[in-house]
Amino acid sequence: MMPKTLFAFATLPLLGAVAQNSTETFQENVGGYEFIKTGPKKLAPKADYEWAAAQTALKLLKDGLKAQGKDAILKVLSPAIAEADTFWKDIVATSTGKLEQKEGWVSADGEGIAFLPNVTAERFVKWYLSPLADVANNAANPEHYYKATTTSGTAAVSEIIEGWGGITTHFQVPNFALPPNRERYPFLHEHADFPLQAAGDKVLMDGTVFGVLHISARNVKGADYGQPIDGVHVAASVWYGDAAKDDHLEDERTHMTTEIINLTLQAQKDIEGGKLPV
Ligand SMILES: *[C@@H]1O[C@H](CO)[C@@H](O)[C@H](O)[C@H]1NC(C)=O
Ligand SMILES: *[C@@H]1O[C@H](CO)[C@@H](O)[C@H](O)[C@H]1NC(C)=O
Ligand SMILES: CC(=O)N[C@H]1CO[C@H](CO)[C@@H](O)[C@@H]1O
Repeated sequence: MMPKTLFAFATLPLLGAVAQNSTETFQENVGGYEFIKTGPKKLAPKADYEWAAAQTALKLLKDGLKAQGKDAILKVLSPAIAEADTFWKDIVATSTGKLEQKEGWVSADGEGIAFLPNVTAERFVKWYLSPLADVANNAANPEHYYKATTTSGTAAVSEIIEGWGGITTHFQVPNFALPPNRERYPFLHEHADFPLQAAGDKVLMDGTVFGVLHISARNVKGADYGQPIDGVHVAASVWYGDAAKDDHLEDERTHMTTEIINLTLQAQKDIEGGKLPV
Protein backbone atom coordinates (compact mmCIF):
# COMPACT_ATOMS: atom_id res chain seq x y z
CA MET A 1 0.00 0.00 0.00
CA MET A 2 1.21 3.53 -0.75
CA PRO A 3 2.03 5.52 2.44
CA LYS A 4 -0.35 8.46 2.96
CA THR A 5 2.42 11.07 3.17
CA LEU A 6 4.06 9.98 -0.08
CA PHE A 7 0.71 10.07 -1.81
CA ALA A 8 0.19 13.65 -0.62
CA PHE A 9 3.61 14.74 -1.88
CA ALA A 10 2.99 13.10 -5.21
CA THR A 11 -0.36 14.77 -5.84
CA LEU A 12 -0.05 18.25 -4.35
CA PRO A 13 2.26 19.84 -6.92
CA LEU A 14 0.07 18.39 -9.70
CA LEU A 15 -3.10 19.92 -8.22
CA GLY A 16 -1.25 23.23 -7.92
CA ALA A 17 -0.34 23.15 -11.60
CA VAL A 18 -3.89 22.36 -12.62
CA ALA A 19 -5.32 25.27 -10.62
CA GLN A 20 -2.71 27.65 -12.00
CA ASN A 21 -2.81 26.65 -15.65
CA SER A 22 -6.04 25.18 -16.65
CA THR A 23 -9.54 26.31 -16.01
CA GLU A 24 -11.06 24.67 -19.05
CA THR A 25 -12.59 21.26 -18.58
CA PHE A 26 -13.56 18.55 -21.00
CA GLN A 27 -16.41 16.15 -20.43
CA GLU A 28 -16.71 12.86 -22.21
CA ASN A 29 -18.48 9.57 -21.91
CA VAL A 30 -16.19 6.57 -21.71
CA GLY A 31 -17.58 3.07 -21.42
CA GLY A 32 -21.02 4.43 -20.53
CA TYR A 33 -19.80 6.68 -17.68
CA GLU A 34 -19.24 10.46 -17.57
CA PHE A 35 -15.79 11.91 -16.89
CA ILE A 36 -14.64 15.52 -16.51
CA LYS A 37 -10.94 16.19 -17.05
CA THR A 38 -8.65 19.20 -17.06
CA GLY A 39 -4.93 19.89 -17.48
CA PRO A 40 -3.89 19.57 -21.12
CA LYS A 41 -3.68 22.79 -23.13
CA LYS A 42 -5.31 20.98 -26.03
CA LEU A 43 -8.32 19.23 -24.55
CA ALA A 44 -9.56 16.38 -26.70
CA PRO A 45 -11.32 13.03 -26.35
CA LYS A 46 -9.28 10.32 -24.62
CA ALA A 47 -9.20 8.32 -27.87
CA ASP A 48 -7.24 11.15 -29.57
CA TYR A 49 -4.51 11.03 -26.94
CA GLU A 50 -4.49 7.25 -26.97
CA TRP A 51 -4.25 7.14 -30.76
CA ALA A 52 -1.14 9.35 -30.76
CA ALA A 53 0.48 7.32 -27.97
CA ALA A 54 -0.51 4.02 -29.59
CA GLN A 55 1.05 5.15 -32.89
CA THR A 56 4.34 5.83 -31.09
CA ALA A 57 4.27 2.53 -29.19
CA LEU A 58 3.29 0.48 -32.24
CA LYS A 59 5.99 2.04 -34.39
CA LEU A 60 8.64 1.37 -31.75
CA LEU A 61 7.58 -2.24 -31.26
CA LYS A 62 6.95 -3.05 -34.91
CA ASP A 63 10.17 -1.38 -36.15
CA GLY A 64 12.05 -3.33 -33.45
CA LEU A 65 10.44 -6.61 -34.50
CA LYS A 66 11.00 -5.87 -38.20
CA ALA A 67 14.71 -5.28 -37.52
CA GLN A 68 14.90 -8.72 -35.83
CA GLY A 69 13.47 -10.39 -38.94
CA LYS A 70 10.65 -12.74 -39.81
CA ASP A 71 11.65 -15.48 -37.34
CA ALA A 72 11.35 -13.09 -34.38
CA ILE A 73 7.95 -11.88 -35.61
CA LEU A 74 6.78 -15.48 -36.00
CA LYS A 75 8.05 -16.34 -32.52
CA VAL A 76 6.05 -13.51 -30.96
CA LEU A 77 2.89 -14.06 -32.99
CA SER A 78 2.87 -17.86 -33.35
CA PRO A 79 0.04 -18.51 -30.81
CA ALA A 80 -2.18 -16.02 -32.67
CA ILE A 81 -1.18 -17.47 -36.05
CA ALA A 82 -1.98 -21.02 -34.89
CA GLU A 83 -5.42 -19.79 -33.79
CA ALA A 84 -5.94 -18.11 -37.17
CA ASP A 85 -5.00 -21.32 -39.03
CA THR A 86 -7.72 -23.19 -37.13
CA PHE A 87 -10.20 -20.35 -37.67
CA TRP A 88 -9.72 -20.30 -41.46
CA LYS A 89 -9.58 -24.06 -41.93
CA ASP A 90 -12.92 -24.28 -40.14
CA ILE A 91 -14.42 -21.67 -42.50
CA VAL A 92 -13.00 -23.44 -45.57
CA ALA A 93 -14.32 -26.81 -44.33
CA THR A 94 -17.85 -25.54 -43.61
CA SER A 95 -18.31 -23.23 -46.64
CA THR A 96 -19.97 -24.22 -49.89
CA GLY A 97 -17.79 -21.87 -52.02
CA LYS A 98 -15.17 -23.43 -54.30
CA LEU A 99 -12.77 -21.90 -56.82
CA GLU A 100 -14.15 -21.80 -60.41
CA GLN A 101 -17.67 -21.70 -58.96
CA LYS A 102 -19.82 -18.57 -58.72
CA GLU A 103 -21.90 -19.48 -55.68
CA GLY A 104 -20.97 -19.94 -52.05
CA TRP A 105 -18.76 -16.89 -51.58
CA VAL A 106 -19.16 -13.72 -49.49
CA SER A 107 -17.13 -10.54 -49.78
CA ALA A 108 -15.83 -7.75 -47.60
CA ASP A 109 -15.77 -4.65 -49.80
CA GLY A 110 -13.98 -1.42 -48.94
CA GLU A 111 -13.51 1.55 -51.26
CA GLY A 112 -11.84 4.92 -51.06
CA ILE A 113 -11.41 7.92 -53.34
CA ALA A 114 -8.22 9.86 -52.69
CA PHE A 115 -7.65 13.41 -53.93
CA LEU A 116 -3.87 13.70 -54.07
CA PRO A 117 -1.98 15.95 -56.49
CA ASN A 118 0.53 13.34 -57.68
CA VAL A 119 -1.32 10.01 -57.52
CA THR A 120 -3.22 8.60 -60.50
CA ALA A 121 -4.57 5.06 -60.80
CA GLU A 122 -1.63 4.07 -63.05
CA ARG A 123 0.92 5.56 -60.66
CA PHE A 124 -0.75 3.90 -57.66
CA VAL A 125 -0.48 0.49 -59.35
CA LYS A 126 3.17 1.17 -60.20
CA TRP A 127 3.80 2.14 -56.55
CA TYR A 128 1.87 -0.89 -55.25
CA LEU A 129 4.07 -3.22 -57.35
CA SER A 130 7.29 -1.46 -56.24
CA PRO A 131 9.41 -2.29 -53.16
CA LEU A 132 8.09 0.98 -51.63
CA ALA A 133 4.75 -0.73 -50.88
CA ASP A 134 6.40 -3.36 -48.65
CA VAL A 135 8.37 -0.64 -46.84
CA ALA A 136 5.11 1.24 -46.15
CA ASN A 137 3.10 -1.83 -45.22
CA ASN A 138 3.55 -1.87 -41.44
CA ALA A 139 2.37 1.73 -41.18
CA ALA A 140 -0.65 1.12 -43.41
CA ASN A 141 -2.62 -0.52 -40.62
CA PRO A 142 -2.08 -1.21 -36.90
CA GLU A 143 -2.60 -4.94 -37.51
CA HIS A 144 0.16 -5.22 -40.14
CA TYR A 145 3.34 -7.03 -39.10
CA TYR A 146 5.18 -8.32 -42.16
CA LYS A 147 5.07 -8.22 -45.96
CA ALA A 148 7.68 -9.39 -48.45
CA THR A 149 6.89 -9.21 -52.16
CA THR A 150 8.68 -10.26 -55.30
CA THR A 151 7.27 -8.95 -58.55
CA SER A 152 7.76 -9.84 -62.17
CA GLY A 153 6.01 -7.49 -64.59
CA THR A 154 2.43 -7.09 -63.40
CA ALA A 155 2.41 -10.27 -61.26
CA ALA A 156 3.41 -10.41 -57.61
CA VAL A 157 4.10 -13.04 -54.95
CA SER A 158 3.70 -11.85 -51.36
CA GLU A 159 4.23 -13.39 -47.93
CA ILE A 160 2.22 -11.53 -45.33
CA ILE A 161 1.55 -11.53 -41.58
CA GLU A 162 -1.42 -9.36 -40.71
CA GLY A 163 -4.68 -9.38 -38.86
CA TRP A 164 -8.14 -7.98 -39.16
CA GLY A 165 -10.52 -8.08 -36.23
CA GLY A 166 -7.88 -9.80 -34.12
CA ILE A 167 -7.45 -12.85 -36.40
CA THR A 168 -3.71 -12.71 -37.14
CA THR A 169 -2.89 -14.71 -40.25
CA HIS A 170 0.38 -15.81 -41.83
CA PHE A 171 -0.33 -16.32 -45.52
CA GLN A 172 0.86 -15.95 -49.08
CA VAL A 173 -0.65 -14.38 -52.17
CA PRO A 174 1.26 -16.48 -54.71
CA ASN A 175 -0.50 -15.37 -57.88
CA PHE A 176 -1.62 -11.73 -57.62
CA ALA A 177 -1.98 -10.77 -61.27
CA LEU A 178 -3.42 -8.16 -63.59
CA PRO A 179 -6.06 -8.66 -64.96
CA PRO A 180 -7.98 -11.08 -62.67
CA ASN A 181 -8.35 -14.69 -63.75
CA ARG A 182 -12.15 -14.71 -63.96
CA GLU A 183 -12.37 -18.42 -64.75
CA ARG A 184 -10.73 -19.17 -61.43
CA TYR A 185 -12.75 -16.43 -59.68
CA PRO A 186 -16.19 -16.19 -61.40
CA PHE A 187 -17.67 -14.62 -58.25
CA LEU A 188 -15.62 -11.38 -58.38
CA HIS A 189 -17.39 -8.03 -58.87
CA GLU A 190 -17.29 -6.94 -62.52
CA HIS A 191 -16.20 -3.34 -61.77
CA ALA A 192 -16.53 -2.72 -65.53
CA ASP A 193 -15.55 0.95 -65.17
CA PHE A 194 -12.22 0.11 -63.45
CA PRO A 195 -9.54 -0.41 -66.15
CA LEU A 196 -6.91 -1.60 -63.67
CA GLN A 197 -7.74 -4.76 -61.74
CA ALA A 198 -5.75 -7.54 -60.13
CA ALA A 199 -6.66 -10.60 -58.11
CA GLY A 200 -4.99 -13.52 -56.37
CA ASP A 201 -5.46 -16.38 -53.89
CA LYS A 202 -4.92 -15.94 -50.16
CA VAL A 203 -3.20 -19.15 -49.06
CA LEU A 204 -2.24 -20.38 -45.59
CA MET A 205 1.37 -21.56 -45.27
CA ASP A 206 0.22 -25.22 -45.53
CA GLY A 207 -1.36 -24.52 -48.95
CA THR A 208 -5.01 -24.05 -47.87
CA VAL A 209 -6.70 -21.42 -50.08
CA PHE A 210 -8.86 -19.48 -47.60
CA GLY A 211 -9.71 -16.32 -49.56
CA VAL A 212 -9.32 -14.29 -52.73
CA LEU A 213 -8.05 -10.73 -52.92
CA HIS A 214 -9.32 -8.36 -55.67
CA ILE A 215 -8.11 -4.76 -56.02
CA SER A 216 -9.32 -2.28 -58.66
CA ALA A 217 -8.30 1.28 -59.47
CA ARG A 218 -9.57 4.05 -61.75
CA ASN A 219 -9.19 7.79 -62.16
CA VAL A 220 -12.13 10.05 -61.32
CA LYS A 221 -12.87 13.69 -62.13
CA GLY A 222 -12.58 15.99 -59.11
CA ALA A 223 -15.56 18.00 -60.39
CA ASP A 224 -17.83 14.97 -59.90
CA TYR A 225 -17.06 15.10 -56.16
CA GLY A 226 -16.84 18.88 -55.68
CA GLN A 227 -13.03 18.64 -55.44
CA PRO A 228 -10.54 21.01 -57.08
CA ILE A 229 -8.26 18.16 -58.24
CA ASP A 230 -8.91 14.76 -59.84
CA GLY A 231 -8.88 11.65 -57.70
CA VAL A 232 -8.00 7.98 -57.69
CA HIS A 233 -10.72 5.49 -56.77
CA VAL A 234 -9.52 2.24 -55.20
CA ALA A 235 -11.94 -0.63 -54.61
CA ALA A 236 -10.79 -3.62 -52.59
CA SER A 237 -12.68 -6.85 -52.01
CA VAL A 238 -11.72 -9.94 -50.15
CA TRP A 239 -13.79 -13.05 -50.79
CA TYR A 240 -14.28 -15.90 -48.34
CA GLY A 241 -16.38 -19.01 -48.16
CA ASP A 242 -19.96 -18.38 -47.05
CA ALA A 243 -19.27 -19.63 -43.51
CA ALA A 244 -17.37 -16.38 -42.79
CA LYS A 245 -19.31 -14.21 -40.32
CA ASP A 246 -20.38 -10.72 -41.34
CA ASP A 247 -18.97 -9.29 -38.07
CA HIS A 248 -15.53 -10.39 -39.19
CA LEU A 249 -16.11 -9.11 -42.74
CA GLU A 250 -17.00 -5.75 -41.15
CA ASP A 251 -13.56 -5.70 -39.46
CA GLU A 252 -11.99 -6.29 -42.85
CA ARG A 253 -14.05 -3.47 -44.41
CA THR A 254 -12.72 -0.98 -41.86
CA HIS A 255 -9.22 -2.44 -42.25
CA MET A 256 -9.29 -1.94 -46.03
CA THR A 257 -10.54 1.65 -45.95
CA THR A 258 -7.78 2.58 -43.47
CA GLU A 259 -5.26 0.87 -45.74
CA ILE A 260 -6.50 2.66 -48.88
CA ILE A 261 -6.05 6.04 -47.17
CA ASN A 262 -2.65 5.27 -45.64
CA LEU A 263 -1.22 3.62 -48.76
CA THR A 264 -2.35 6.28 -51.24
CA LEU A 265 -1.05 8.92 -48.81
CA GLN A 266 2.32 7.17 -48.70
CA ALA A 267 2.32 6.82 -52.52
CA GLN A 268 1.80 10.60 -52.69
CA LYS A 269 4.79 11.16 -50.35
CA ASP A 270 7.00 8.76 -52.32
CA ILE A 271 6.12 10.34 -55.69
CA GLU A 272 6.43 13.89 -54.38
CA GLY A 273 9.77 13.03 -52.75
CA GLY A 274 11.08 11.46 -55.96
CA LYS A 275 11.37 7.92 -54.52
CA LEU A 276 9.07 6.53 -57.20
CA PRO A 277 10.17 7.66 -60.65
CA VAL A 278 7.09 8.61 -62.67
C1 LIG B 1 1.36 27.50 -16.24
O1 LIG B 1 2.17 27.28 -15.13
C2 LIG B 1 3.55 27.50 -15.33
C3 LIG B 1 4.32 27.15 -14.09
O2 LIG B 1 3.57 26.46 -13.17
C4 LIG B 1 3.78 28.93 -15.78
O3 LIG B 1 5.15 29.11 -16.09
C5 LIG B 1 2.93 29.24 -17.02
O4 LIG B 1 3.05 30.57 -17.37
C6 LIG B 1 1.46 28.90 -16.76
N1 LIG B 1 0.70 29.10 -17.99
C7 LIG B 1 -0.45 29.76 -18.06
C8 LIG B 1 -1.09 29.81 -19.41
O5 LIG B 1 -0.94 30.30 -17.10
C1 LIG C 1 3.07 16.93 -57.92
O1 LIG C 1 2.02 17.87 -57.90
C2 LIG C 1 2.43 19.21 -57.82
C3 LIG C 1 1.20 20.06 -57.67
O2 LIG C 1 0.31 19.85 -58.73
C4 LIG C 1 3.27 19.55 -59.05
O3 LIG C 1 3.74 20.88 -58.96
C5 LIG C 1 4.45 18.59 -59.15
O4 LIG C 1 5.15 18.81 -60.35
C6 LIG C 1 3.95 17.15 -59.14
N1 LIG C 1 5.08 16.22 -59.09
C7 LIG C 1 5.10 15.09 -59.77
C8 LIG C 1 6.32 14.25 -59.61
O5 LIG C 1 4.20 14.72 -60.47
C1 LIG D 1 -1.40 3.40 -37.95
C2 LIG D 1 -0.42 4.04 -38.86
O1 LIG D 1 0.73 3.68 -38.86
N1 LIG D 1 -0.90 5.01 -39.66
C3 LIG D 1 -0.12 5.62 -40.72
C4 LIG D 1 -0.97 5.79 -41.96
O2 LIG D 1 -0.13 6.25 -42.98
C5 LIG D 1 0.42 7.51 -42.75
C6 LIG D 1 1.19 7.90 -44.00
O3 LIG D 1 2.23 7.02 -44.26
C7 LIG D 1 1.27 7.50 -41.50
O4 LIG D 1 1.71 8.79 -41.21
C8 LIG D 1 0.46 6.96 -40.33
O5 LIG D 1 1.29 6.83 -39.21
